[in-house]
Amino acid sequence: MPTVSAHVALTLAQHIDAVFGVMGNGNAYFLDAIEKQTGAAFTAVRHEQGAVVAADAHFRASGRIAAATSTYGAGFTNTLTALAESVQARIPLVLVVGDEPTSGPRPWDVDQIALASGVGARTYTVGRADAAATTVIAIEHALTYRVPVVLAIPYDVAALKAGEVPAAPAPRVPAPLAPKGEFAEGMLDRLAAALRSAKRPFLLAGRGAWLAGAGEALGALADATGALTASSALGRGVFPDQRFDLGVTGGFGAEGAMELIREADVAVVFGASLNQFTMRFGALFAPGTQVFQIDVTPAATHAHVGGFVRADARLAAEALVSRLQDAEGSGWRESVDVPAARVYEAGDETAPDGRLDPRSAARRIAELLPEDRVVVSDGGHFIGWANMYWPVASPDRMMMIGTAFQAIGQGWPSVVGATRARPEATVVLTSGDGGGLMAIADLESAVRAAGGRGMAVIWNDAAYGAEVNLYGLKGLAREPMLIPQVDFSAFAAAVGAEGVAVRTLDDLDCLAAWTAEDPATRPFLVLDLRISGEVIAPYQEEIIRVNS
Ligand SMILES: Cc1ncc(C[n+]2csc(CCOP(=O)(O)OP(=O)(O)O)c2C)c(N)n1
Repeated sequence: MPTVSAHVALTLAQHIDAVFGVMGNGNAYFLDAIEKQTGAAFTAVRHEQGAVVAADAHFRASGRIAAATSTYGAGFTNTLTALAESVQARIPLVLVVGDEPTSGPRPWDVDQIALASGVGARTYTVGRADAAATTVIAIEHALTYRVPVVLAIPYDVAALKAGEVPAAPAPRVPAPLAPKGEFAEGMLDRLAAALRSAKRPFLLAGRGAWLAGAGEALGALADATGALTASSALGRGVFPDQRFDLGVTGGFGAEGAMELIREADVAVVFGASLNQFTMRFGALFAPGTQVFQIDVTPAATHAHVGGFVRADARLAAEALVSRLQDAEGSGWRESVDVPAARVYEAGDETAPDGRLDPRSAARRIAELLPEDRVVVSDGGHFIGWANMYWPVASPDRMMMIGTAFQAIGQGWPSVVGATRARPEATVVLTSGDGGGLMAIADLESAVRAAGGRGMAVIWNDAAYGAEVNLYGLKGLAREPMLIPQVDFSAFAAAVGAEGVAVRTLDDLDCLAAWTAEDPATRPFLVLDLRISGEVIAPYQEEIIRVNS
């Protein structure tokens, strides 16, 4: 007869086909049922943080919800940093955990509900009679509010016989939010009128626009108004016509592109939260720009927004297109040289200290990377290089896991989730040496899960570079900011991957050869780029300026 854990596993597997985790006392029966009784694929990771990171990356790369699992206690507390990231980045996933017995905590139990709540995640606890229904409610909550949820199985309940698994209804998810009421309609009229008479209209879209499937409607709106377009870092590639797209806004943006945005007289923002980085700490728009925002959030998210419509990005964009069908178009986008505005500094072959210049290395790597790629990024100073120099085809092909919570060390397990979500693509990790070492346990998982469909670029400056730039340059003690020159190619070899220490641009020819090989037979590739820490990315210069 099925156990309570089997009820959870069998119900979960009706809606989720990928589970990531580490097994232990608290989830042994759950994993046994997943393996023996469901079609869901379980991928082992080596640290519980990696389970949540992989489930998170799976959703970001595919839009399909995944599950993570850990035992109670230490296994659960190991998930908390990643859980906080998923909460703050608004990524739905289900974390199935063991928990203290219903009879009360044992000496080694901690208050898991309070801990999850502390990072913003809600817990649903299954009982012996309601496991299937509670599992559906947990999935529904995650999808409705775009958040991770914890599904807890008390230790004394996990193996109880629970009878046949009852049919549970499918999770309901709310329909896209249409602009509703006379205020929203009136604001859309005003917005359409502003776009109609704008001389230099500009459209900005973020990940919310991508999640809403707004790309086509936004393309039509740009065509109707002659608007230049751009995206936030999480929305890159959302506009279908890249000829008139200025790329990413904020510190990763090209200087010429950012100057053009300051010339806009009307700007409309779709599904972008306008955080301090996107907004260049308040300097993205000029004071005279009329800024409108369309988002599903209850209110505008930046003080520079003068008109707000609460709506799904696609529905609002379609409503604007229908209001602007006979618009003449401003002609602005045809009058400017977009490719020239998007140029970044080329960099030198090597920096003055003789190590690689990350800018020229990034440019060369961009030429050699497989085209059908999904890039996953850890956090650190190095994030500028991929974000500036590597083109991105769509927002689900470039994700920064850890940056919402400003956590480093989530790189390797991101490869695991993305590779399970996108089996056709090559997954490329971009990571620093500090973050790469922090999560090194899951290098093994990344290599095992991705094989020749995965590779990593380690921007190895033998330092916690972001800290050197922010505090070392202020004169604080440098020793805690430094890392010995670690050989990531040796780490790679230890788990069956191929590692190359890259000291010159010519050394990157190995990437050309690897890209040309058959993904089914080539090894996972780790490029250990010995870069200089002396070249500071413009976005970091901006942060240094703001901080000082
Ligand atoms: C979990 C965690 N610990 C510490 C930090 C503080 N921190 C932010 S960036 C950074 C340095 C990252 O170094 P590395 O991965 O080598 O990348 P780099 O900055 O050198 O490009 C550190 C330690 C953090 N953000 N998250």
